[in-house]
Amino acid sequence: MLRLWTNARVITGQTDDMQPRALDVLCDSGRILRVAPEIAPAGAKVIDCGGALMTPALVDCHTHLVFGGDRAREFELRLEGASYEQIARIGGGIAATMTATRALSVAELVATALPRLDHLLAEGVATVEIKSGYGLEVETELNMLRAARRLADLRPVRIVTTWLAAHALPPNYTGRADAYMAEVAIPGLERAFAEGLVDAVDGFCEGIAFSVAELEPLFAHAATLGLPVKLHAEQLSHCGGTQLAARYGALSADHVEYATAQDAQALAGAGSVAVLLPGAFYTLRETQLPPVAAFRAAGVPMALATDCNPGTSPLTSILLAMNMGATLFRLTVPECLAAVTRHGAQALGIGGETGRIAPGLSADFALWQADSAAQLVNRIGFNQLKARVFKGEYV
Ligand code: DI6
Ligand code: FE
Repeated sequence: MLRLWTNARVITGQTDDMQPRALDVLCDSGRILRVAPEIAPAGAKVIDCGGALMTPALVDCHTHLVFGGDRAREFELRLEGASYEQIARIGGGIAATMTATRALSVAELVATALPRLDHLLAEGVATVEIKSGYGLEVETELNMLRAARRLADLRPVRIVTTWLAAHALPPNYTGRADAYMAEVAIPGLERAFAEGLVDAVDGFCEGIAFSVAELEPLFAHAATLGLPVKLHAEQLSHCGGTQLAARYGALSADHVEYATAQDAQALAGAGSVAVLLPGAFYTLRETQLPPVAAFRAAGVPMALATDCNPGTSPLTSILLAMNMGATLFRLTVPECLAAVTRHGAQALGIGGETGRIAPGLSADFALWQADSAAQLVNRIGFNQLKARVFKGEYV
C-alpha cells in the first residue's frame, strides 16, 4: 500500500510559508508517512503529478448544505428593498426553509444536497461540515443529520456534523425560547448523540434568534455529553456570543463581523478559531468588517467557509470564499489558504487528521494546474483543480 506522489510542487500548509517546494509525499494505506525529496522505496507505486501544484485538500468548515426548497424569491424581495431581518420577521427566512425541509424524506434531503456537495468536491474539498437547523423539531433535525451522514457513504468525502436546532424559533414556540430549548433542542441533541449523528453543537446567537442566556443550557448540556461547541456569533449585531463561546472553549466563533478586540482576546485565550463567512457578508451587503487586525494581533486563527445556505449565502464555491476573504476582508494569500486548510480543520477539531501535508495525517490532497497559492486565490470563477486525493486515493 506504499505510494509515492512525485513531481509535484508542494505547499504543505504546515506554516504560513505557502511557497511551493519540490517535495515527494510518501503514503502508506492512505496516511502520509514522509514529506521529503525521496527516492521511491522498493515496492512503492509511483504517481507522477506532472508538475502540478499540490496543497492539502480543502476544508469547508461551516455549511448548511442539507435543506429543502429555495429562497430566490426572497433574494428578489431584498432587491426591492426588504432587509434580511424584515423578511425573517414576516415568516420568511429560516422559517420558510423549515417548512420546505420538513416536507422532505432523508432520501430527498440527500438527493437535493448532492449537487451542492459535488460542486464543493470539484474544487478540491475533501472535508465538509454540515449543520442541522432547518427542521426545528426533533425528527427533521435528526433527518438532516442522517442525510449528512449518508452523503459520506455516497461520495469520497469526510463529513463532520453539527447539531444546530438552536438556529431559529419555530412559529409554535414564538416567545418561548426556553421551552424550545427544554423540549426540542436539548432532548433532540440527546437522541442525535445516541444515534451517533452529532460531532458538535452550534447555535445562532442574535436578536432574531437566541440570546446568550437562552443558549447557555444547551452549551452546558453539550459539555455533559463531551461534545464541542461553536457559535454563530456577532453576525448582525453585538450580542455577546463570542464571550459565551470562549467560556465553553468553543472550536470556533463564526461570522463575528461585530466582534470586538476584547472578543478576539477571549477567543485567543480559549484557543478558538474565528470562522469568517464572506458569502453571507456579500449577500447581505454587510458593511461591518470582521476585526481581522484584532484577530491577527491576538493570534486567533482565521478560517474561511462557504456558509452554504439558501438564504444568506447561496454559495457552493470554496474558491470564491477564498477570493472574497482576500478582496472583502483583506486577508493575505497565505491567510486565505490556511483558512481553508489548516485552520478549517482546526475549527472542526480535526487538525491532527487533515488540513496539512504532514506525517501521520490522512493523505488528502488537491492537485492544481497553477503555479502559486496567489493564482488560486486571485482567480474568480475559474477552477484550476486537476485532481483530488482522499485518504490516499485519486478521485
Ligand atoms: N446565519 C446565517 O447567515 C445563516 N444562519 C445563520 O445562523 C442564515 C440561514 C438562512 O437564512 O437560512
Ligand atoms: Fe451559518
